[in-house]
Formats: sequence, C-alpha cells, structure tokens
Amino acid sequence: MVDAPDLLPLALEIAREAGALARRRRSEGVSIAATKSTIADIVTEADREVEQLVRDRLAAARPGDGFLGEESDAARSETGVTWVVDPIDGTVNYAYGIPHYAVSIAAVTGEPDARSWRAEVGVVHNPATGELFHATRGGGAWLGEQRLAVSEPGPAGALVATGFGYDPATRAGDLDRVTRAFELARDIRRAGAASLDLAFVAAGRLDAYFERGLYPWDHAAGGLLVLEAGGRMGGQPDGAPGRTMTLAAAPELFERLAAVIYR
Ligand code: LIP
Repeated sequence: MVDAPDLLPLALEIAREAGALARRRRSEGVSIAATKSTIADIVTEADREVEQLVRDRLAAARPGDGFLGEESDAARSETGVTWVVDPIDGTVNYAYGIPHYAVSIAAVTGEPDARSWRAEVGVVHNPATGELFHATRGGGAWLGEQRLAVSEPGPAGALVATGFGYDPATRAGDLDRVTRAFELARDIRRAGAASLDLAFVAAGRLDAYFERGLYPWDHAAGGLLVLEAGGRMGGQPDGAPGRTMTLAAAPELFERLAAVIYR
C-alpha cells in the first residue's frame, strides 16, 4: 500500500533541488546537447543533468521504485511506485531564456500508463518564479498554502491554452482545432510548457487546455493537479490523456470543448 503523504515531502524536496540546478545552469548559459524528433525538438545539457539529479535522489531515497523520464531509459518498478518526470518542461522556453518552464514530478502506482495508472503525487515547480504547485490523491491541489480550484468561464467565453508539436506536418490540424476552439474561447494562450498549462487550469488562471502529442511526463503531475482541483482530464477516445489528445477543464466546459475539438 502506498501512502501518498509520505511521497509528497520527497517530491517537493527534490523538485526544489532540481529547480535550483536548472535555474543555476540557465544563468550560466544553456547549450543544446542534441535534437530528437525534429531539429526544433531540442534537449539541453541541463535537461539531462537535472533528470540525472532527480533520478539519483529518488533511487537513494526509494530504491526499487520505477522511473519514466523524458531524457533517460525507463526502469520498471519493484515497489509498485513509478516516478514520471520531466526535468525541464518547456525546454524551448528554457533555451531562449523565457522564465516559463517547470520541473514536473509525479508518483504513480500500477502500470506507468495514463490509461490505468493511479496518480498519487504531483509536483510542478517553476524555478524562475518560485511557484510550486502540488497535489496528492484525495488531498487536494495547492499552490503553497492556497487551495486550488478550476474555473468555469464567464459570459465572455473561456480562456483556453494549447500547444503545437515540433513536426511542421501536424500544424494544419492543430490550427484547425484552434479555429474551432474559438467558437467558445474569449482568447487563446500558447505559453510553451504543458505542466504549467495544467497547473494554471487547476489554479483557475486558465479555463481549459488542450494539446495533441504530449508524453506521459508532460501531463502526469499537472493532470493530478487538475483532478484534485475539481477538473476533468482526458482527450483520447479511451478517456485518458495522451499522445492523441490531452484535454483539461472544469467538467461542463470539458464536454463543450471536446465536442468542438473532435468535430
Ligand atoms: C513541451 C510541452 C509543450 C509542447 C512542446 C513540448 P518539453 O515539452 O510542455 O506543451 O507544446 O511541444 O512538448 O519538450 O519542453 O518537455
């Protein structure tokens, strides 16, 4: 049996330590280590260094836990707990010096698959602002001591965030969905870090967020924030968030937004 409250302090401590490293490396100057799916899909040396710090600290504190991270090989869990980690979410923002990126750390039980996992702990930390969003399953979503709640839009319409993948061939479909989202949106935001977009939905700073092409580490922690703030997560025909689509909003808006996105 996993006791989420025991996992939260560890996740918070590691997120702060990882965030401090990311911020320090940013101030020293960022170098691109490699490109991945396309030339625009970059990984910095800091991405790799921060993920290694998180991985080492988790292994020291909880040997046998699994690991699923953006920049290193997956490790199967022997304890039932798997950590799903994006060391620097919003990598392009980070490389350009835009202070909108996050360390995203989630602990899940069961298979590390969003279709079936039980998210136990989620932490999303923006080292540039110091904001640290966190949630435990059944324990609510928080920003510091402030309890978070999703928002239903007012008469002017919904403030909706989205994002675009790195493959130019997918842009036309993405833009078609944005056009349809304007049927219920007052405006669109594209800030460049999925975990923070999800945290902002949980905090009521956004009414909704949708994006195609996300990986588990992009949405694992932020998705728990949304659920614990009274929101709904999904996007795929199987009801889970994932590569096909990730959608987050308050329940009523979720249904309306899903209808226009999938039309
Ligand atoms: C990013 C996401 C963002 C998406 C980018 C990229 P990364 O994750 O946070 O929402 O639009 O294409 O996937 O690569 O910075 O960890």
